Amino acid sequence: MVKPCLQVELAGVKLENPLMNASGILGLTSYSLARLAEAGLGALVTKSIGLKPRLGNPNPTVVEVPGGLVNSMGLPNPGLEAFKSELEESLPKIGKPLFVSVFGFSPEEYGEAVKRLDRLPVAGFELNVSCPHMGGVGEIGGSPEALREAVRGARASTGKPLLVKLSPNLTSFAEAARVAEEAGADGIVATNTVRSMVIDLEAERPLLAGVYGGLSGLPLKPVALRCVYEAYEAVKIPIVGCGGIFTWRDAAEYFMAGAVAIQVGTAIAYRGLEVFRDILSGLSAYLEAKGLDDLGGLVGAAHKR
Ligand code: RRO
Repeated sequence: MVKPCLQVELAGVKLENPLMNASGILGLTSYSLARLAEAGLGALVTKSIGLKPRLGNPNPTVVEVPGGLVNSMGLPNPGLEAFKSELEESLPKIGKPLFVSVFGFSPEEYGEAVKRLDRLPVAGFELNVSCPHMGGVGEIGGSPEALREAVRGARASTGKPLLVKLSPNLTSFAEAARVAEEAGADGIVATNTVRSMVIDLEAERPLLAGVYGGLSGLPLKPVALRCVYEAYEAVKIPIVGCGGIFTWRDAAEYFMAGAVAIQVGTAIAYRGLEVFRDILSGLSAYLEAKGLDDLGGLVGAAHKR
């Protein structure tokens, strides 16, 4: 039997395989983007970029918890203009579809950011409306009106694919996915991190300087998987799974829940960039063992009950 084909199409963008990095892990400098590009990914995502530079929160910004991390980075980024120069330099060397993640503190800022980046030869955009600990950014995805306005504004600013990264902290993930789809999104990323915190027992106070943070890694997986499953039943646009993917088994579960592509974040910190090639070879062997020619046979399989 010929080797299974791992190519997928995400919102009209052809990916040589379904693996992406999760926004926020690497993807902020030309150097880190180049390292990702060499690691075998099908597409790349940048750290979230806003209109103005931000230093982010003071330390400590990341703490390890069983199976994962709680981060409170606080949207550190060089600002849109500086990042544009970084991308102009690095894009010719990347040779992979790149999605720029953008955030805003108001719905209007999304349209503005996308408009200013649209002339770059990027594959598309990922709208981060779901940071769980930065007031404003998370609230946009939590309000149907604000979400609609942010997606519509971005839609009016580009003809390129728009992914919308939603929060697992919503009362109804499916409803938010529907709002994003109706407003013109081409895909849903499920999900961002879970709002959480850690207490410093000695100091008797919150450990993170930002108090609240986002939980990622293994504890996030069942939550994000549930969001993918719900979104698959709610919308027609493709879903990208993200949350606690460490192995090909995790990836296969996400495809069965309905994802067409997946993003890996925290596992890079634990397993290095080799995690991508490990997942790919595991997936390929799994498809072969099941007699499947491509991933199409897995996507949404868990819905056939
Ligand atoms: O920068 C952050 O603190 C951060 C962001 Br923008 C996000 O979307 N999710 C997260 O866990 N951390």
